[in-house]
Amino acid sequence: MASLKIRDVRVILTEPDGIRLVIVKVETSEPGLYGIGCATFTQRPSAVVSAIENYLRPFLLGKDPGEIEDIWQSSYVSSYWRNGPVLNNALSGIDQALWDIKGKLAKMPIYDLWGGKARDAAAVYVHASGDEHSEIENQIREFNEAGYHYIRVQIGTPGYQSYGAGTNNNSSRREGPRIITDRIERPTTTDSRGLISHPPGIFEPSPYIRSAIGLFDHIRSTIGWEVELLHDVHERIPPIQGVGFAKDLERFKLFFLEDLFPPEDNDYFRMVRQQTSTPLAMGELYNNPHEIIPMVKERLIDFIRVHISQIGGLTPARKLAALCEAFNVRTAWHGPGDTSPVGHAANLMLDLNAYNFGIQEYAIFQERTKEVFPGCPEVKNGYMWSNGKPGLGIDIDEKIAAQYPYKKRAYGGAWDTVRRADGSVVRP
Ligand code: GCO
Ligand code: MG
Repeated sequence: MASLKIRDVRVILTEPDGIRLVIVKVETSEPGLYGIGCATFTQRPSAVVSAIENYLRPFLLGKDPGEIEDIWQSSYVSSYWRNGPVLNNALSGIDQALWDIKGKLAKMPIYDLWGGKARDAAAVYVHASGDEHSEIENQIREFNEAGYHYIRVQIGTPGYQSYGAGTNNNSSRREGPRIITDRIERPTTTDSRGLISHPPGIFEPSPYIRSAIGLFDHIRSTIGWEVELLHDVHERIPPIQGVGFAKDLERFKLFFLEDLFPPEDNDYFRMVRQQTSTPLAMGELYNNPHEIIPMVKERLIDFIRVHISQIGGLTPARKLAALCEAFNVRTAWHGPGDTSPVGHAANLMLDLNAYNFGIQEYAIFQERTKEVFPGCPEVKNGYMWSNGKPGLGIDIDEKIAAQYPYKKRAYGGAWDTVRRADGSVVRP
């Protein structure tokens, strides 16, 4: 084969199931040999498209796709300023596609390029949520029936906007201070400008904390202790209340408590670490190694939750997994609906290879999404399985993908604002 060259870099945008996905295809000079990668930053997709089409594509055309490390390092510094969500996602799409090509050339799945499987399949966790204890209890029982053992639970706080539990809960049982702001009098689902990606709403920490503790109390007293429970605070509460919350939850023996603090308050992990053994997970909002390394080397967290495309793809994630292994921090790569199936396949390559795998988040693939992405990793008995095919083992059907163009969104799809009762902004 004549020396292989990158012939083209294309971006494919598709929204089969209500979430805007960004996929990169790297085509080579060898007819039919290409790779795909996930560059999904669903809140800012067109910025990622521009970074790829206007900057990385002209920079990479004609290069040898086998030079993954050199392409990563040279692209990373090609903008001089670096480590941001847009540039990292753009680089991730390219990087994952190059590993896909290398696996196809070697006729083996990517994890085999790295030394093979450390386990047969990757245990996953799924999401149970709702406004009533019974609703969530039933979901857990159904998931258990289906073989899922790890379940994240989120409950709507009466009268408030809650993360991961639907939108505004208009219950009259609202506790807490009087709502004096009208800044949230804004559209919640759609308006003339398009869909609202994330509705505005009111959030108050104390009612949320009480409703979450009530939920765990209910589940442990009805379903018991066998099921592994996870919860995502989503960085919404004042740090010192977070310290108290993590201590109060200790008796419910969570598998992990996520995003107890925002990245801006990383230092609070030193305080909570001294006061509770509740396992802590953090990292989906990290883009910069400087945010991550102290958390790992001081063993301030138990699970790294990085969103692989937000740090630039498989090349940096593989190194991060190795760093975490040295400090026995386990991986729990971010895997919600706004990680494309290609991104899930990339997660899986690391999940199967890295010794220090902890758990994999899994947003159940919908039928249309599976149609667009032949080779979606299969999930059975609560585990994600590789299909053993070369590279990432997944593909994209561009014709079908084109049937699901992005829907029109207000504010370009930016998230609307969650506020306290006094109108001040809450981290979403
Ligand atoms: C999770 C996350 C997601 C994020 C979403 C942002 O743990 O799965 O917190 O739900 O909020 O990916 O776009
Ligand atoms: Mg989260």
